[in-house]
Amino acid sequence: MNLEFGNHNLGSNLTTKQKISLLMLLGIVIVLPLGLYLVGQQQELRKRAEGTREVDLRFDPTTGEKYRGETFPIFIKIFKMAQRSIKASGIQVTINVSNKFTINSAVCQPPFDALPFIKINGQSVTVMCTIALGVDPPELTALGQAFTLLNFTVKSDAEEGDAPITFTSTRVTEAGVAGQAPDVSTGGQPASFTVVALIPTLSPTPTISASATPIPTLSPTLPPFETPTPTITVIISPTITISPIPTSSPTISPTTLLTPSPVTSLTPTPSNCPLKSEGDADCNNSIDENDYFIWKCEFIGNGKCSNSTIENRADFNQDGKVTLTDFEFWRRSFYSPQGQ
Ligand SMILES: [Ca+2]
Ligand SMILES: [Ca+2]
Repeated sequence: MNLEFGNHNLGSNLTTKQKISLLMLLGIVIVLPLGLYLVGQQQELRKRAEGTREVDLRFDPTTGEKYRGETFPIFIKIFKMAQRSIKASGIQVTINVSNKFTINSAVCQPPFDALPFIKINGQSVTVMCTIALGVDPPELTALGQAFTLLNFTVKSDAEEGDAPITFTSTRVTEAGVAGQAPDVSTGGQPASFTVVALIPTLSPTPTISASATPIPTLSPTLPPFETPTPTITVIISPTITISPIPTSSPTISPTTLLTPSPVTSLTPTPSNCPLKSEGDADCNNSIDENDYFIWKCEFIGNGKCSNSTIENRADFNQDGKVTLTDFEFWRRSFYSPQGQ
């Protein structure tokens, strides 16, 4: 083989061994940066999709055969993976459901049923289940706890075969960590079902004992199934009952300066909302139900309430978004005015 570079005949000056080494070197120079780039991308994706990986999210059941027209329930459960004690005040997941299934409903399970926020959009469901107000966030266990009950129906025209259900985003906010509401979730485990044409019947072996009565087979025509309209359903619990409201006395002691320094120009106080980071959305120096309602409508409205021109008033951790994390900031302050 002769490699020609311009007029210089390189091939004649290199041994076969040297040529192979050169080609390998070129391969490394090209492949290595590409590999590093791809690994980086993957890590970035993982970072966005999950938290500290201490609480796993799984479907129950995770597998099984489903026949056309069948309606069936699936739980979503949280499992503690870490050794340390973890309490959760809220869980938010978005799942993607095989287009062989129609999503009928999603219901938050107690005690995570204070503010059920359910959004069904085509084959995607977003579920947010927060701890009931006035209830202590439960200690999570390795045995698992159901927080959502999903209900599906296999479409009447679904093709036979695999029908996966996967998590596209997860968040489990840990309760009781001062100044934070860390996301302790993993990215969640997928479930995979198999669509079959009909209920499995006994194989037609001719000789069964005389007493065995044949199992009646289903009539071949299954009830016609409604075509799913791609509506977006948002279900919010209309009322919340809040038991004994702790009187959060705004203890703001006026700092008495002993020496009245001759102030030349009085500047306004830099922050007129000192309790913002603790959950005071309306800046009235009190953390109360009204702040919760502002958080709720801004959470649903992506930072905007229809009755206000000011946005992100409930962004208590100042990350530019109103999320489940901000709910935990408010909840913690509301139930423990001392801050913990
Ligand atoms: Ca307030
Ligand atoms: Ca925020």
